Amino acid sequence: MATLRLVLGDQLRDDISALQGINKETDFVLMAEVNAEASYVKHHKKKIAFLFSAMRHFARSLRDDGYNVTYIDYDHKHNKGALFKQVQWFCEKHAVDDVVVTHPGEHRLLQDMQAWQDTLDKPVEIRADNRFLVSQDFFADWAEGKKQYRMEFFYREVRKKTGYLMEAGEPAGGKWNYDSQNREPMPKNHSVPDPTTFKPDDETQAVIDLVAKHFDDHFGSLENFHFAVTRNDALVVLNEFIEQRLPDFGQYQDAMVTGEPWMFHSHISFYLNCGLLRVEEVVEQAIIAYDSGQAPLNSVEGFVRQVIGWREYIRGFYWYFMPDLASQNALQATRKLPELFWTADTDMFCLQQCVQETKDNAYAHHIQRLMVLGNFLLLSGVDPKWVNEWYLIVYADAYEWVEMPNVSSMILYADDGMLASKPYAASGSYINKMSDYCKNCHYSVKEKTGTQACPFNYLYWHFIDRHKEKLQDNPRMAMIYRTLSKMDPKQVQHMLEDADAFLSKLDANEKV
Ligand code: FAD
Ligand code: DLZ
Ligand code: SF4
Repeated sequence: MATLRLVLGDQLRDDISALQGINKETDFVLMAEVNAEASYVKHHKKKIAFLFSAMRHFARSLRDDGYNVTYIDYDHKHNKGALFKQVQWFCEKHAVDDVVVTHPGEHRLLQDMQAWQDTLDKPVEIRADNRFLVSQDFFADWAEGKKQYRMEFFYREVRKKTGYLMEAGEPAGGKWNYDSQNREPMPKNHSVPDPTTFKPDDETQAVIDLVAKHFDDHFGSLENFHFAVTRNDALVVLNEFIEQRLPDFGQYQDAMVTGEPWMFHSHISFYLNCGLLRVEEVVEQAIIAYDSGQAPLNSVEGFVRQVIGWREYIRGFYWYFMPDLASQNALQATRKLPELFWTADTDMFCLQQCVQETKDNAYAHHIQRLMVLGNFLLLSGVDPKWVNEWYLIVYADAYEWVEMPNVSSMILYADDGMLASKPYAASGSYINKMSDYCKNCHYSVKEKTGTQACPFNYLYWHFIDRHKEKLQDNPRMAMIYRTLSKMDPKQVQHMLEDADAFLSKLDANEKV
């Protein structure tokens, strides 16, 4: 009896469910760098280089542990270009009785895998994905019967279930959430530690060359590749975060600074999402830092909330609402994606910074993704289809299970409020408060109308005005609509005209 165990590029851990119970003598492990996965959207070059290199290093570590691994690299003469074809090829060459895979992170691939059994004419077992703390059923049980699905309440259930940051059944420090202490802008001259970086080894360099050759037309830069590609190096990233950044993480979680893409964030999403790091070890290290007095509770709780709250919730949300989530567009947004999202060619300094850093690093931190890039796409009414595609392409941590709820539900309100109690819409003043971007900008954040006015200002009121019918009865929007009704109608008219003119320029692909 021989089982073929397929390991995908984002399942790089030796306890992944597909490998559990393996017989090293008789079973096969298959991993493959395939064009279908690398180009179903034109992923950032660094994302492909990162995953291919991490896959190669992981395959080597499995071989060192005595597993019988077949690794099909991109230029392999038997590379079949797609996961199923590779599995089929393998089954034709070897005496395979059945196939075992771990549930993939994207709905399109799950659907594909569900059809493999019939075509292969042998059993294909799709095992639950054990890269998360709680199961899809845990989310479904929690969500059942609810009309609104707020992360905060889900998070409390996960805290209770796991006991993380719980003291005698109560939340540590007496409160579930310390977010009110986590909204500070960065003071001048407060220095940010350098991110943890690694020089590419020969294998990584070979992959970088391969990506440069085969994926030249993909978005993003391959320069200064410095990601960890092994579990050991990913653990170094985690340890240095805990020591150097976690104490300030909470306070400056929402802050943005020119030329500082990495801030006090952890930079572990790449590794958590491809399996090199495990949720439990990440959370437990942060809690040890709190227990030993190395990091304050607002930082540790804030970080733990991101990992066991947001990340687990987003994953549960995706599978609970797919496939409907993919086509939702509650605000009926139809605009195409502005070209500046590919080029960074804009006079809007905040956007220029965030797009350029995304191009350079395949990374932007949460507030850049949410309140600069996402906010602009929401206010401009860009079609969720194009926004989802962009976010899936550009970040090295992006897989649809995590990208789509963040995009469709969190930034675009496309799900009509199932995730967020109101749209995350903001004018330039929010960006001005949380960053130093505005002082370097061609536009003036203080002005609301006219050629020098910050586009976020008039786009914000255009958004509020055009969605009045849908949003005015939302209690959390009541104050905004009261403010709108009290504003000078002439000024409102002027802002709406400026916004229309701006959006026409955007559509005509003129520089804004
Ligand atoms: P930190 O700020 O240090 O946070 C710690 C960890 O918490 C992250 O590594 C991540 O695993 C988790 N986390 C925090 N917020 C979220 C969230 N909203 N959803 C899920 N996990 C979260 N994250 C991805 O991993 N992949 C994506 O494709 C992705 N797309 C996003 C798109 C948009 C529009 C927005 C607003 C957010 C998106 N996020 C995504 C969430 C978040 O921005 C990133 O997880 C974070 O920026 C990664 O950097 P970090 O590891 O330094 O995170
Ligand atoms: C993202 C990605 C890329 C770029 N390449 C591969 C690959 O060549 N082989 C592979 O097994 N997986 C790859 N992946 C990750 C898959 O796309 C991922 O497993 C699915 O999107 C489900 O999350
Ligand atoms: Fe961005 Fe407006 Fe500030 Fe310029 S003025 S950086 S466009 S928020």
